[in-house]
Parts: sequence; structure tokens; C-alpha cells
Amino acid sequence: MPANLPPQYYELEREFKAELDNVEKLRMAQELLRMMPKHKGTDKVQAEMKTKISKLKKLISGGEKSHGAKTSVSFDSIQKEGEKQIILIGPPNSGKSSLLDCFTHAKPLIADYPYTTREPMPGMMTFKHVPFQLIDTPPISEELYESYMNGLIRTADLVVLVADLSTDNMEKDIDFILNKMEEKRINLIPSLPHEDEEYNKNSDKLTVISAHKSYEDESGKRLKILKEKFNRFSLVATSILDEDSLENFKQAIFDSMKIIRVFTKRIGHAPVFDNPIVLPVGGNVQQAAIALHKDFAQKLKFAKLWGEGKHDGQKAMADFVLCDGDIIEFHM
Ligand SMILES: Nc1nc2c(ncn2[C@@H]2O[C@H](COP(=O)(O)OP(=O)(O)OP(=O)(O)O)[C@@H](O)[C@H]2O)c(=O)[nH]1
Ligand SMILES: [Mg+2]
Repeated sequence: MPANLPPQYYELEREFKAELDNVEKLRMAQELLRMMPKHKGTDKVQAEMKTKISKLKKLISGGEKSHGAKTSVSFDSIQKEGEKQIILIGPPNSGKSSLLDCFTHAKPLIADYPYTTREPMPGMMTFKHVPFQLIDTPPISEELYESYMNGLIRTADLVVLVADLSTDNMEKDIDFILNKMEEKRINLIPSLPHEDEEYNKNSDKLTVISAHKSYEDESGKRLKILKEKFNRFSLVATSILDEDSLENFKQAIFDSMKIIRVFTKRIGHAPVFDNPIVLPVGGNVQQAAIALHKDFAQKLKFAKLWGEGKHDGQKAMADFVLCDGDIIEFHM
């Protein structure tokens, strides 16, 4: 017997999945349970939701550890949260933890000596309403390469290689890391391949270089070297002392992933801007509906769209290609 859940259920379910605060998550889970029609077809979904509610209650009361910046984590992979997972790697003292600290609520140890970070630490960064998970890691050097780094890098969606413009060792340190990646059969790639190109998601890792501590004297000549030598990668100059560079960092990450955001709107309601559907560039109405829920996609008749280059409420069918910032209203 099908569950036949109402569209509002799927919308709230998406918000529930994206929510990081456990108290708010619990409130949503209870609301979802209330919205569920009570019949045989929803028995299983009801039972699952009740389990989630009891787990959340335990987490809130401190009975069970949650995934998050302050708790210990399993290091081979860190449970993905948000839309994309970004791993910060680099030589000792380059500023990885400082970047995590700038962009998230995580509180990593930061010190002016090397090997401060001993364990990976995640934190959430929101940019243009999209939640990204950043992971700070222990340094990579001749002295240290934690074995779990292979797994962590392979599961991430993007690698940010943090180069330290304040040291003469910069080139040598980056060369060492690039060689280490080769040795581990991790292929750092400068851009995502086209749909028809061969691509191994596990070993081909999209990479952006953060040329860090770029605000300081002396950094200019090293920035030039970095740009010349590693010009195949996108490079963004960053410094914790320069707000603009931190905005550029977020924008560079967003751009490298070739994603678009589509905002949803219920019929007769205003659009919701804080929880967009994220699709690859070229994504269409059908993919947006699937992202909401596969049942939703099956029932879809057409969508109405608002956005640049469109007339308000323009009717669109399943294969209509969407643009970043479009607002979509599904009709079933
Ligand atoms: N001048 C300057 N110093 C910075 C910047 N970012 C970080 N630092 C300093 O660089 C030092 C190292 O920073 P961390 O963030 O601990 O570096 P890390 O890469 O996490 O170091 P490990 O954990 O040892 O690998 C600290 O003294 C920071 O204050 C920056 O943009 N400019
Ligand atoms: Mg650190």
C-alpha cells in the first residue's frame, strides 16, 4: 500500500534533512509524524520516524554523541552534512585550522607552531544559502601522513590545498603533497570533467589552491611562483586579515563545483530562500523534483518558474533546463 504523503510532507522532510540543530530537528520530526496519514501504507515510515525521534531525544539529553565539530569522529570518513564536503589539506602551519575557524562555528586549535592539529574536525559554512561542510585535517609532511587521510580525501567533493605564502618552503611543501597524492593514487584535478568524459569519483579529486597568508609583506613573490608553477589549478589568494579574500574563497569554492541553486515556492506562498535545491549546472525541472522526492517527480505535471530571462510564472516541462537563482513552483 503506497504511503501517499502530501507534498508539504516532502518539503518539510527536506528541511529536516538539512537542519543541523538537533532541537530544531526534533521539532520537525515530531511535526512530520503528525502530518503522516495513519494507515497501513505509512506503518513503516511512522516507525522509522519514531526511531529518529527517540535518537534525537537521546542526543539532546547527551545520552549519545552527535556528529559535529565538538565530538569525536570516525576518521576514515566523516559523515557528510550539507550539500558538499570540502577537505582542507596542506603543510604544517599553513593556516588550515584558521580557515575552518573563520568560516564555521567549529573551534579548532590554532597555534604559531607546526603539528597543532591532531585529528580531523568538521564544521559547517553557509554561502549563498547553501550549506557546505569543511573538514580541517592534520598536516601532510615528510614527518606525518595519517593513514586515514586517503579515505577522507577520497570521500570529499572538493580538496582545498592550503599553501603558506609566508615561508620559503612553500614550493617544496606543495611539491611534496602533490607527490604524496600521486603515490596514494589520488589524482588532483583542476576542474570537473564534462558529462561524457571518463571520471573516477573516488580517485579524481577536484582541487582548488588557497594561496594563504597573502595579505602579508613578502607574499607577493611567492604568490607569483605559485600561480606560474601550479597554473593548471584554480587559485584563490586568502588571508584571515582580509575580509574580501575570504569572500573570494567562498565564491571560488562555489564556482569550482559547477552547481546551481533553485528556490522552491508552494502555490499561493512566497518563495523559500534559505534551503535551495542544489543541482549540477544543466540540471532540469525533473531533477529538481527528484531532489525533493522521487514520488514527487512521478506526479509532476509541469512547473512554473521565476528568474532571470523568464517571464514571471513561466510554464516549464520536465526537461526544461534551470539556471542559478530560479524559483520553482511544482504542479501535480
Ligand atoms: N599572517 C597570517 N597568519 C596566519 C593566517 N592564517 C593563519 N595564520 C597564523 O598561522 C599560524 C598557523 O595557523 P593554523 O591555522 O594553526 O595552521 P594549520 O595549517 O592548521 O597548522 P597545523 O595544524 O599545524 O597543520 C597561526 O599562528 C595563525 O595565527 C593569515 O592569513 N595571515
Ligand atoms: Mg591545524
